[in-house]
Amino acid sequence: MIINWFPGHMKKTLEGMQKNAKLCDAIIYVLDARVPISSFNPKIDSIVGNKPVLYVLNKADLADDAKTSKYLNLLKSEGKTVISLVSSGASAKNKLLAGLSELLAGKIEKNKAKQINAIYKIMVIGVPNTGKSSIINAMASKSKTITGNKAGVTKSVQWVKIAENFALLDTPGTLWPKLEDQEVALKLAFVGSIKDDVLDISELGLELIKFLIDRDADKVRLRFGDWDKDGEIIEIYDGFCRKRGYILRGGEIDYLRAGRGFLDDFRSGRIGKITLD
Ligand SMILES: Nc1nc2c(ncn2[C@@H]2O[C@H](COP(=O)(O)OP(=O)(O)O)[C@@H](O)[C@H]2O)c(=O)[nH]1
Ligand SMILES: [Mg+2]
Repeated sequence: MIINWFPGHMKKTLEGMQKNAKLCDAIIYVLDARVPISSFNPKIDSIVGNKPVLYVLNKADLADDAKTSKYLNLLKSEGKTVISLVSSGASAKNKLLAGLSELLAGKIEKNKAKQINAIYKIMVIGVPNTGKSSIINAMASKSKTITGNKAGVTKSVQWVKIAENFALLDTPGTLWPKLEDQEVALKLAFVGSIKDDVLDISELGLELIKFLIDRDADKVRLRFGDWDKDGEIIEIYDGFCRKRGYILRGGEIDYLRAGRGFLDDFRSGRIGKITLD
């Protein structure tokens, strides 16, 4: 299948994010731990400029733990500050604040030495569905908006105080997913970073099962049972559809319901903790 989707207003979105980034002391860049490479948008460099970035491999609860460690080490070896996260976890806020404190340690020290009580401004960005809003909610819960919009004044951005010395932009910067490479696009579709309504869900279900059998056959077997090794992929897939009861009244396979079902199985972690990159 070919995934083709060009979100409108890319230039305007980019300019908006660049403007907001200029107001910030640091950026939280949210990646999906299941696709830490594919959910990376190279445009990020032109947005953050030279602002420090805290990389967050979010949804770690859905990703393969060994691979998450591997990617954490890889990013660290490139000199990046990076944490893994489950945004709904009890320690999410503390983990993020610790990461930010580490990221800004030099600046924080300098200001302390000069007895300056600075408030560091933070912005959350990433491609769709990586958990930006969840992260903002986790950090901003029980917090207060510190600067609002003033009537008659150009609409200003809203900051929420999230700790003694940190404030957060209350709206995320949504980057568009990279689709130039079809394998990357497919992975982003599997994790839900491309809107389902521009995708052929019936076909995507088959692509998902094909991909998972290639990469993680054992987990597929555990969830859907074994299959004939010499069978064609479409026969294997049909077998899974029948086993799961994705059948229409006349006995035909309900490929749309199957696609939705298999995607939901994967996205909610029922096939296991699987990293696609
Ligand atoms: N399992 C899991 N789901 C998460 C996590 N963070 C966010 N989600 C879910 O992922 C979906 C997208 O999250 P959202 O914050 O709206 O992403 P955004 O599009 O980047 O703002 C929602 O259904 C969240 O509940 C996480 O750490 N683990
Ligand atoms: Mg959101």
